[in-house]
Amino acid sequence: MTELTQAPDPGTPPPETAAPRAFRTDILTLFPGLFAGFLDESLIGKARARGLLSLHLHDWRAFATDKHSKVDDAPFGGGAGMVIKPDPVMACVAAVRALQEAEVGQRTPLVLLSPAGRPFDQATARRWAAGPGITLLCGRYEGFDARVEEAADELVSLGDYVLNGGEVAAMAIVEATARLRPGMVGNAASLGSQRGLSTAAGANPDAVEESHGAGLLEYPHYTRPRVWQGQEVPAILLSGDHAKIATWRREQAEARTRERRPDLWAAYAASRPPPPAKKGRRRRRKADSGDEG
Ligand code: 6GU
Repeated sequence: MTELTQAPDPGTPPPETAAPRAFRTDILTLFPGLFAGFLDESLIGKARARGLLSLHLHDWRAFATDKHSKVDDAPFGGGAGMVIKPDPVMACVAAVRALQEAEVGQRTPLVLLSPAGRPFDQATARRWAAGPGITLLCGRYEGFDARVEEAADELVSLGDYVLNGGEVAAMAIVEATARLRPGMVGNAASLGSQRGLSTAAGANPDAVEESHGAGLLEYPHYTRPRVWQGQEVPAILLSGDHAKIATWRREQAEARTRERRPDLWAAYAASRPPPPAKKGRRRRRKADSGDEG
């Protein structure tokens, strides 16, 4: 097991080689209460308790200056719905940046959550996990005044559907990103090929390079009982032949990807080296001279 450290003493930045510093996450929201269970339970709760994740909620309604704490207003040019005013939210952003400068000595990327953003993906999670943290700005109503969008470093969406606000997206992003941080996953091998997408190793140095190339869906998993309601576990998984099992899993991953995600399959196929010379990529670890026919 990896030895974990305490959160660093504020004011004494740890040397670059020190054990993992906390990943700084600031969430700006009008509904901080939505995060309660999410932040306290499971992996995220443990990561916070262990000082691997430092998470801060900011309710930017507190930065509204008028007596009704108004954070939205009617759109110029007319139309339905309300638009989030720039001043309270940007005052909150300024306050959060000041806190970050004071507490970790640098800003983290300002990410605005919007269905009009670029789709969030594993590569984005890896990029953010490699940095000091993230600042997530959760919208509500029709959207932010465009000048808030201008101030953001990135606009990110979870996918092509509309949520009532960015809070659920923020939770997804915190989870996808935080789990790639050093020290977050007990089982080192599990990171490379967890349920869903196979991915290359992330920012987590404990993560081993998984046995599949990046960009395939995961192969199917089975556990006991061997026969459940008449459905049997594929015999090959009980064979003890690890090479055959690896080949079968790879074929399953490819077949699933081809069927379910033609977009991923096309990207995967395009990124593979051209077929000629060899028949398929060598995956077996052979301590030979590397000169294979
Ligand atoms: Cl980030 N926000 C909202 N409001 N809806 C979404 C989304 C984000 N991503 C997908 N739908």
